[in-house]
Amino acid sequence: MNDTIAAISTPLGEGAIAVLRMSGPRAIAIADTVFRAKVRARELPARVQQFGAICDGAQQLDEVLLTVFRAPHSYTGEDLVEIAGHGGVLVARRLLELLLKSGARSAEPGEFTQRAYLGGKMDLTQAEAVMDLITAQTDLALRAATEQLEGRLGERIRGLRERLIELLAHVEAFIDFPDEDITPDTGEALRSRLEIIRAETAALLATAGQGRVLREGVRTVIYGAPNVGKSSLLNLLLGYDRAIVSARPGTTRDVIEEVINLRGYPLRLIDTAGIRESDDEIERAGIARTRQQVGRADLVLHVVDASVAIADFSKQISDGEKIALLVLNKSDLGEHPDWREVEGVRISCRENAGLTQLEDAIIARITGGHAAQRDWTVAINARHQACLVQAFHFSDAARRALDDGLSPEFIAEELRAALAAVGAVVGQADTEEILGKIFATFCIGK
Ligand SMILES: Nc1nc2c(ncn2[C@@H]2O[C@H](COP(=O)(O)OP(=O)(O)OP(=O)(O)O)[C@@H](O)[C@H]2O)c(=O)[nH]1
Ligand SMILES: [Mg+2]
Repeated sequence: MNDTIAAISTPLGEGAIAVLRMSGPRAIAIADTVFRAKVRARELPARVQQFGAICDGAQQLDEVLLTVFRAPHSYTGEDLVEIAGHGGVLVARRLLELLLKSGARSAEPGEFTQRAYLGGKMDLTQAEAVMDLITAQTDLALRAATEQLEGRLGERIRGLRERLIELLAHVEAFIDFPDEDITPDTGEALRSRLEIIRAETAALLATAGQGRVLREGVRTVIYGAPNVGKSSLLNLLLGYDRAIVSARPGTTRDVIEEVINLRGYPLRLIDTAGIRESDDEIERAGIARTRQQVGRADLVLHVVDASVAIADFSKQISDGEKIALLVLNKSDLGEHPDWREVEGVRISCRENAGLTQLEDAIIARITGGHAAQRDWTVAINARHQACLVQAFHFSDAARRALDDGLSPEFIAEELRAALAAVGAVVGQADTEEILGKIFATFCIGK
């Protein structure tokens, strides 16, 4: 962290402005050598924009607004300079080249945020939230990212860590000072402390599904026999005619994928080839793709034509684990008596009927029926999940050790492992190797 890094922080392309960032001990000195203005960079008050020119020797490259941030009051916690120039690809590159020539080093992807984390400006969950915020596709995803950036998840994790540390202290007091006149918790008291920790870990883990939905969208496969109205449903949900609809069975052969925003949830809709026995080579290939898609789905909308008798309804989706929602289409044609007792959502793509109920049902599936969960403040990501699964595993082992009356050393060892796993979520642990992984997904200049 002794070097000074620089990057173009705005996307490359033509725009009104391009912002370059430079962070590190020499940031202000380097700015001073290239910035010509009424006030020199090093004399500028912090966070006040100064108009001036960036010059390479006698040659002026661009007119810019330059802002100085002084450590520790900056994004990275280091001295930081932001230069807002004209938003051309070439001019921004020339400015960057000049900064590099003047002593800065080109920043790695995510390196500004990594420095913010290493400088103690944010914990790991907040650093990750920066990326979530940038990539959020719906309001809900944005809100979850904002709350994580504010540190809600970090708070919960630190609370969990403190409970673990307390518990560990009680167990270790036993080991280290067996003869002292202290009264650490034992037996039931220890067990109930451990239960609280396990419950909190489980509660955080329960948000993983929502976290994934918000970050990646729900893979929703529209599945069913040919001609039942799968492509019609896709078009209806999308709001425009994306897929070809025709009265001929076997119309859709390829997989068609589009993302919609369903009341804040990103839904990745996947229209597929209708399932049937077929001699047509192309159609068979399409059906094979349908099966693949069902295998990877988070949610399957199983569409049937409810105006005709149940034929191959028994050909249910093989994977019983999948969350499937039965959609009875063509209700405008009247329902065949076969379907009378069958539970499902009744719609008509032709008459645009039943869509609200379908959306309700989809949302209920996504949220596990807890509409109130829309108010969650925490939605963990896959990395957090992996850490917390480990933590849960170790706290389980600690509980078994306690139940089996093993010596406190064993219990303490499991608890320490749980503590390390929880700490890894926010970066309070030996996190060197996970750092690389996280920040590599960032864009340069962030
Ligand atoms: N009456 C009525 N017809 C519908 C409805 N939905 C779809 N259809 C018709 O059913 C036929 C098949 O619709 P598609 O959307 O192409 O069906 P699909 O399931 O995608 O069919 P494949 O791609 O061949 O598997 C078309 O003629 C549609 O106009 C509905 O709600 N009511
Ligand atoms: Mg189709």
